[in-house]
Amino acid sequence: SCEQIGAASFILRGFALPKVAPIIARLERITEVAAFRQMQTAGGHRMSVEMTNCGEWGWLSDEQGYRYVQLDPLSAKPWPSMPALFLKLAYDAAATVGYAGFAANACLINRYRPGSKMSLHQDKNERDFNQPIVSVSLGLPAVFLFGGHERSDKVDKHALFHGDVVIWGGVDRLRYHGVMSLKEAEHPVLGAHRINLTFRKAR
Ligand code: MD3
Ligand code: FE
Repeated sequence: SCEQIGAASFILRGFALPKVAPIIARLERITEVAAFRQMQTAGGHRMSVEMTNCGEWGWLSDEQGYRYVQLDPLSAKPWPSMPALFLKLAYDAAATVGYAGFAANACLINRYRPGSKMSLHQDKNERDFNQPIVSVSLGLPAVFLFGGHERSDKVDKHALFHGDVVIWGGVDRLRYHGVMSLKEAEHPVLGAHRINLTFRKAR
């Protein structure tokens, strides 16, 4: 099913479910090479979400700020390549809601545990804001916060579940968004984790 959550944004409930087992198998191989880590912010805080990347470009936060880099600073090697399965899933989801030809070259992998959250922010490190963003939710459910173009705008809340795929584009691309603190729970497949894959065209 397709739920419209903004003028140019959509939730495809369960879109990734048929591919969950191979997605998790690819994630295990990626995180053997590029382990999950809690990144620092420029302000000196440690993010509660653990992150890693695959694809040509990887999103990074450290004392110097937010940016995309081609080498994992922990290994000094390129991020693991984007599995064809990931590329196709993002392409197919985008095409389903009208974004033809989406070619992601960055996949940020976020791992949440109960208590992890992501504060309201905008995604502004990409070069072309006309490119959509596709995200895949796995494991524990979360409440996604979808605000407006100003931090103080009111936020809508959308529950995201295992297998859901969300596509943001067009006029919604620079809206503030975040994730509420995860509730304590166990998921039958991923235990006490939520994993979110965020596909972007970084540049
Ligand atoms: C909405 N991640 O990594 S999905 C992020 O669930 C991020 O882990 C959240 O926000 C998560 O930056 C939310 C991804 C997402 C990405 C970009 C957006 C949602 C967006 C841009 C505009 C609106
Ligand atoms: Fe974001």
